[in-house]
Amino acid sequence: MAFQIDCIRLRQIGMPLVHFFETSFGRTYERAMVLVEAVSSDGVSGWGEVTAGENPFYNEEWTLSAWHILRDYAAPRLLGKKLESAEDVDPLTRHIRGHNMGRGGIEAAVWDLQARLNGNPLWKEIGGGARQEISCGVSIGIQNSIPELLKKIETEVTAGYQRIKIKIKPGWDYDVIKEVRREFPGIKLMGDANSAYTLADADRLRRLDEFYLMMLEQPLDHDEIFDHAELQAQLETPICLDECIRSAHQAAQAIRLKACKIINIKLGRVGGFGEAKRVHDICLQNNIPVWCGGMLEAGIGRAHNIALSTLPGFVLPGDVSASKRYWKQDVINPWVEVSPQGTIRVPDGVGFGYTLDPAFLDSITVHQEELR
Ligand code: OSB
Ligand code: MG
Repeated sequence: MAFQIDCIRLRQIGMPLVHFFETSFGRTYERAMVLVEAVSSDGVSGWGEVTAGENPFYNEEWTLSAWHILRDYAAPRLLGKKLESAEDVDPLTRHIRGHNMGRGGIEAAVWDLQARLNGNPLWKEIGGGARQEISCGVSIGIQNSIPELLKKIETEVTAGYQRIKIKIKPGWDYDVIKEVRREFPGIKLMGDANSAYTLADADRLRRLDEFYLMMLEQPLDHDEIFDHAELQAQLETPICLDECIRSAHQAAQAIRLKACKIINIKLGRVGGFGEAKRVHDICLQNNIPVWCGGMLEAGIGRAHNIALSTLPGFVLPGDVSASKRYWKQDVINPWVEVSPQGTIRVPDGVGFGYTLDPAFLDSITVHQEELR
């Protein structure tokens, strides 16, 4: 069923994290995110959340670049257009080089809109539904001390999470993982370096093989597939690519070069559901297991990740975890909750499947703009 987008509302919200989150590229205390509301000509709204960070340190995007891209480049290409499907958003905004998270925010909103227009849950609209519960892991940032890290891991293992990811960087790697393994020899454990190493560190990274990590995520540069292939040939530990995979084409190249054995798919990083599905399909065809990454999302982004995780190839526990790990209050109801088995039940409601809390949203809105 064709539809038209008559109005796009952008809204920047601010939400303090319950606990700071530290990666190799820095510490975050408070998230600043852009929400996108796409309104059809008959007044139905779909919602998206831009996953860009506050600074261009994970990739080149940040909150305000996404705002600019959406307002001045993506929205004008979509407003007033007849769309046959949400699939049309990607080609209509492809003239924008890069900026996948900005583009992906509106793409996801239009998928949510289309799901609502068709009376479907989002997971059904995107062709998911391979599972009714998704498996959850947690991502634990760099802490001030090893005892604090061990305490955090204990809490999450007790809560039922199926695998633990810890952030690593030079100086917070071998000795830290050694302690973690001493305390927790049996857990599914992985490390995420967010591009903090180079090939010159290969010997140091090879020493991590003794900890039988489930995988080592994005050890090398954010746009460097080739060096990852050289490193993977020297490691027993499977490499999982995150930052490097921005498109299905790059996923195919990474697989061909044997640069990784696992891929983490993030909706924003690849520019939305359309490309996320194409990355997923290529991985499935090549027996590369995938899992859903996270970007410290609020409720809308979290709900979209849950829908994405119902595609068949998402066979490993993802970084999609309970709202309360991040927020004192989430923007959706109910909040995302995780069972004692470490799973999230996929919601049945139309669209992304949770209810927005408009009063709370207004209270955390920094500014908004309506485009017609
Ligand atoms: O590399 O996966 C990452 C958070 C911000 C930026 C990059 C990453 C992360 C996470 C957190 O690991 C995942 C989450 O819990 O949302
Ligand atoms: Mg990562």
